Amino acid sequence: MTSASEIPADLSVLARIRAHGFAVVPNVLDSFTVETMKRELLRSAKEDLAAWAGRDYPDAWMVHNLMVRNSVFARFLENAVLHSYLSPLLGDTCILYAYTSSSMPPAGANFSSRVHVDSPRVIPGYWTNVGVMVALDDFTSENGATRFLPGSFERVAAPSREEFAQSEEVFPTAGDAVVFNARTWHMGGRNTTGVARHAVTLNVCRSYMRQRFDYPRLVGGETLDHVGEVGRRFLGFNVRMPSTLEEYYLPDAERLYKAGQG
Ligand SMILES: O=C(O)CCC(=O)C(=O)O
Repeated sequence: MTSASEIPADLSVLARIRAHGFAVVPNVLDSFTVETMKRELLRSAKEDLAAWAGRDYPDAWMVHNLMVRNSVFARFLENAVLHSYLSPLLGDTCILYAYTSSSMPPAGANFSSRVHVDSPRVIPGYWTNVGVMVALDDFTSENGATRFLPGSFERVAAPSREEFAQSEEVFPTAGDAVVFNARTWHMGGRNTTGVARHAVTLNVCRSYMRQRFDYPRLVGGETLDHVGEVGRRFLGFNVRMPSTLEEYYLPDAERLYKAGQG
């Protein structure tokens, strides 16, 4: 398995992310992985729609906790390109806050199609959460390309309609990712075509923050078969809390909250 440190980030792309709050990172996934993810995503989205039919379900077409839906999503937690951008932005102890998807159905949109941010707090000069949106289809203005307002990640209040008119669409092609400060104001577009537009989305946070779900408890052994040390750390296995003194005094190698996690 390729280690995260083996692929350096493109420094000009990284600089653009830092300055504008977002940029397209090319070639994060190969085309076989894109097709596999798309197939599994579609299957999962349909399963969830059926399971929630008749109930209040605001997240239609947004599948949660992808790592337990298929091994292709679990393996992505080790992706070297992904980590080559996350480590400089959030430290190499950063953890997954959320792992979902965002599909724009044919002639439709989803819950992301409102001007929003993906993190509630602003700490000037300090990034707490990074978003990663991996395109599984080429984004176009017609199929719901996301819009981002450049440099907006330190503003607390939502931009006015006039201000958001300065936002830019992003056009990743399938397999590229948009990496962004989760405080950058953005919105999903509306798909006016007859074909769904799919994306996988991750929200990543600092190691000492809490995750949306308790991933070390949520993921089972089968998922862990597909990840190595980087993936385990990313899932939060190095920052679990002891609940007994026996766990607190475990030897270093077995510690739940490992040393040096930032
Ligand atoms: O799918 C999109 O275009 C946008 C997704 C989004 O805004 C989000 O996941 O926060």
